[in-house]
Amino acid sequence: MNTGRTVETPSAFNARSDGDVEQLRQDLVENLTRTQGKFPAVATRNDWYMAAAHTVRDRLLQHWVHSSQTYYERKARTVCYLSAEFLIGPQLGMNLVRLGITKNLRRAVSDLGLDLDDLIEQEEEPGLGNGGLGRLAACFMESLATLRVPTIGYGIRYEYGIFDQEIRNGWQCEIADSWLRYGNPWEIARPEIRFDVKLGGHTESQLENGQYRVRWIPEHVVRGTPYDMPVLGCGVPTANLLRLWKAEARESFDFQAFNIGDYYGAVADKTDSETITKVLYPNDAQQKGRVLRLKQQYFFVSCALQDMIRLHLQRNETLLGFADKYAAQLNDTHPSLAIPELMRLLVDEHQMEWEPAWDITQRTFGYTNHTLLPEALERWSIDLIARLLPRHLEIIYEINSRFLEQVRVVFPQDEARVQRMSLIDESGERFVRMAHLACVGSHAINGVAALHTELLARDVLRDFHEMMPEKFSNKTNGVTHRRFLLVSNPRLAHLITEAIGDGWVKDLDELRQLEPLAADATMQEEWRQVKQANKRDLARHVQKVTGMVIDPESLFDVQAKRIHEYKRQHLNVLHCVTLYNRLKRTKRTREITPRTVLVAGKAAPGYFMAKLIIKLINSVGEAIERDPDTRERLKVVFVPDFNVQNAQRIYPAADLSEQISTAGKEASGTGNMKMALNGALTIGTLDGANVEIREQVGAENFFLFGLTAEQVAARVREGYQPRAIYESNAELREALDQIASGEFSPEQPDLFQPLVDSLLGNDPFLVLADYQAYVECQERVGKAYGNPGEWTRMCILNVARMGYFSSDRSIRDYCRDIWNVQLPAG
Ligand code: 26Q
Repeated sequence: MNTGRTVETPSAFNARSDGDVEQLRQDLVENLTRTQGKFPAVATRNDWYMAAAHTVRDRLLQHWVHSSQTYYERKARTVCYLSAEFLIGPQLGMNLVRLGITKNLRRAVSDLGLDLDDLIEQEEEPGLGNGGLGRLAACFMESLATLRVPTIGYGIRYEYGIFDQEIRNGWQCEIADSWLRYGNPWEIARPEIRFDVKLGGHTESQLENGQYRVRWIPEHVVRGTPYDMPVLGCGVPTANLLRLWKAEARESFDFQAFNIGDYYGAVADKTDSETITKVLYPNDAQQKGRVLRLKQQYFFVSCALQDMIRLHLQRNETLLGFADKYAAQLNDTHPSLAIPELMRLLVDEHQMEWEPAWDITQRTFGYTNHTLLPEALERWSIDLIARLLPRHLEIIYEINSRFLEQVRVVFPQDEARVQRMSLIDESGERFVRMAHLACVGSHAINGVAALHTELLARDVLRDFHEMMPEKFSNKTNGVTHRRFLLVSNPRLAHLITEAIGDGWVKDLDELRQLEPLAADATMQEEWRQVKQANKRDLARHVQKVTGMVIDPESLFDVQAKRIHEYKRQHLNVLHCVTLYNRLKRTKRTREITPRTVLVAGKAAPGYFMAKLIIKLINSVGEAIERDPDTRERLKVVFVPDFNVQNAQRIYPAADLSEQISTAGKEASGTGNMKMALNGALTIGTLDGANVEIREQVGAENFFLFGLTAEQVAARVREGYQPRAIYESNAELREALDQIASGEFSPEQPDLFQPLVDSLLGNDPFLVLADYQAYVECQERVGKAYGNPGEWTRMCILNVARMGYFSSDRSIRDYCRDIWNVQLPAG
């Protein structure tokens, strides 16, 4: 998609030397030889992509060396973002914008007879995350670099990221994501840095100089070695570090085994060790005893903390000052073993007393919670931890006994509360409650949207909030507009810059200057043209990957996110079926706005109901497509393989953003922000960040429907009766009967029965309770879309009021309230 329009980053540094066209051209050809061993006549598109990537990478490294040196000399306080996932997306286009050399590289590439957009498309993105949580970590890394906060992101270098999704016969198929197949030009291996990580075995305690010291004698030791990816800020000469760990066998082990003749044993040990960072786990939510997942979590936090201690001591600091130099954030509980691990490193390996070590630990960590779903709260069985991490279990017990003593002081004679708050769940098989561990070991606990934090304090972490309210605060999520507007929607970025200048790239609040233009007829016309062009691009992509022809003039109604019952893609389908029935019944089809409903998202491979929902969407889409009465006015399309790259095609083309989760279930959502930022209007419930989006854009510019979180809770308490709703609502009954009777699955009539049964049974997500309100709200949407002037005015106002949802704002909030980090001026 060459729009020929590029908004370059306002560049405060040497874009001239980085971006000279002739120099770029020379470097491209040289890198083609050096990295691919090819000359232009025989080079493939991928060879050229690699050459371009290396040309950019060399420039990144300049900045990187410079900032690491500055940080090192200043002994700056460093933010360490600990996350099992970093869903960073494609790097080439983003890094060009960061360096401010897009235009010139486009010229250099076209001098060589190539198209830059083709090369950008060539990149295989690192899918090192499941969804929102992983993408949030990536947005935060971008903002931290742009705000010039010294940061290391610590995570796992999965050899296989989230699976690629293909649709076959309407069903999701999972394809292994071998993203490293052609090599990763954005990473630098650091084989000289390596840490041992112990696993299994037992502990021994002994008296040393009058002190009890514990030794952990492991059964296995694996080695962690980092791969670094530079994260350059936008238009600033700062590059931060994303340090991802790979597990390897220790050579000395191999060598010994080799000498005693056990060559195959040595190789087996190598394979076992490398398994730890082989594959990213999908968020199945069900807590099965997945040993490997626990190993992954421990492996990467142990490497991270050993690395932090190494860097700290390298700067001639003492460990007593550790918390003054580092702020470590736990991205959910996945890295929460960092708490007992830091205690172990300080107490066992660096001979510190318990009390100062505990003080350092608490001052170092902050904990961000991302879920209210009880089934998604992590718990690990005591047996498993005892087997894998015997020393950590002892430390967790010690933390717990000291903590429960405090609980008993604050709340005397309340043993029920002590049981509830314990780090150990003793109700059946015994578990460690990781969220409790994270709360106790951190000085700050936060939710990711106002409503979410409120519900956390009232519900999931109520006892903790009662005991330590000062630890709690809200940090509403944000997204980086530099990726999700500047890079992914160049047409809109250009239009906005023409209208108000490019100050918004650094300060999203500047979008507010669009407000007075919202009713301007010329602006509206240009705005619509941008949206139309984006919709045409997406239509081309959809035709290419699905064969379906969709009409860019129709309303693009988009739901793009992981497939989950709480997100209620099936509510969307019920609306589609209702629209279909209405179209078939009425003679006046002209009164119904033509729509294209686009759904995208992956289902966890073991989540039967989510996969059935995908099949249903495809089946309904095909039935409508076969029917000549309706296919001109309604299309239902499943867009396969939702990842960052496809998200960047979808968001700019959305007219309507579906944010229809059951109130109280979606912690925040960030796709809601990305679509609003690209000029889509939202249809949504009062859930997660929708609440704040509606506050910002104004209730009159937001399509609200459905029960509130309170009403949902009340309904569940009173006993939810979906059958009664079904009996009393003719259109709903018709839609459900069609699905149940096999109208959309003639070859297997009972295919969707489990789905219908769940909607009519004990559905915790109250889909039918919101059906009528949703359908009526969609009628209002359809009418509003019929008035282009009014619709476009609302879109412009939405964009103008999105400043709050920049991840720059989120990061400023974390720096001020949790990390105690001063931002450099400017
Ligand atoms: C846990 C244990 C075992 C295997 C996998 C997992 C696992 C992995 C990923 C559990 C959860 C996740 C991801 C959760 C997630 O993405 N949560 C989303 O976080 C966003 C950023 O805060 C919010 O906007 C979303 O509302 C929230 O659903």
